[in-house]
Amino acid sequence: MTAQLTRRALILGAGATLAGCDAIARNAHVREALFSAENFHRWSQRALSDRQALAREFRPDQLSPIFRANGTANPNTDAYKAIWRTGFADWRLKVGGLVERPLSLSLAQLHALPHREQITRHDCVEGWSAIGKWRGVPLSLVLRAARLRDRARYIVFRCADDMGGGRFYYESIDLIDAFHPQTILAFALNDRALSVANGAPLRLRVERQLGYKHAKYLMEIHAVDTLAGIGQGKGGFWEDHAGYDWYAGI
Ligand SMILES: Nc1nc2c(c(=O)[nH]1)N[C@H]1C(S)=C(S)[C@@H](COP(=O)(O)O)O[C@H]1N2
Ligand SMILES: [Mo]
Repeated sequence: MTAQLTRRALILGAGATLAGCDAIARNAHVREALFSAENFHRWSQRALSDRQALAREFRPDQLSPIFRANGTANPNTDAYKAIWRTGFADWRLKVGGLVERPLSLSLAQLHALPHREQITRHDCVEGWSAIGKWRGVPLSLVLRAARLRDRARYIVFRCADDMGGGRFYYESIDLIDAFHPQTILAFALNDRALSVANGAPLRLRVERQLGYKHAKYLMEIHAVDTLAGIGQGKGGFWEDHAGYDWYAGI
């Protein structure tokens, strides 16, 4: 599986890099220098390893006294209130789209999977940061269990909060971020069950990206081959409605 992923990531990385280089590559001399096996290897490896580097992790004494909430602080829909009332016992995370084995996972099932814990800094594009300790299930584990189909290129996260007019918050990431070791489905913040304000019962932590990518109130995860046709097609609620960049790497 690891070999398969590496190959998938390499194909993605190489594809993106090569596309912009067609003009240069038409010059034979440049092409020779650029695509010599040695150079190409170094070049593609560097692009990949930058994306795979870990976000900084902090010590417990560096935790922010409070982790503020931003954006939706309570979805307040009838559907959300119904699952909240049962302590999220009736909530299920649906995993579908381009997968061989669609899943429907309860909070108890997620708790039973291996966890990762990390103290990281959250950076919101609006200009505030907070250091928090997150615990959750690596997204890679869930995706491996669901078995992505070969055509899958993006993972889309559908949230419970209606941002107005039936437009629900959503986000998406590529497979490099999806399989990054610090990308987790978090159910605890600072050693407590995730509060409603911070995204209960489950939220994404994608530590190499800005705050708006960290989707709260997760309901469904979908593997897709294109972002076209989802919302306005830009890959996320704020990408669609405020022109935020889809790739918000930090
Ligand atoms: N479902 C959902 N996810 C969301 C948001 C939101 O409004 N709804 N806001 C985003 C933004 S802009 C930020 S900075 C973080 C804030 O997370 P926090 O409320 O735990 O601080 O969540 C992100 N994820
Ligand atoms: Mo944000």
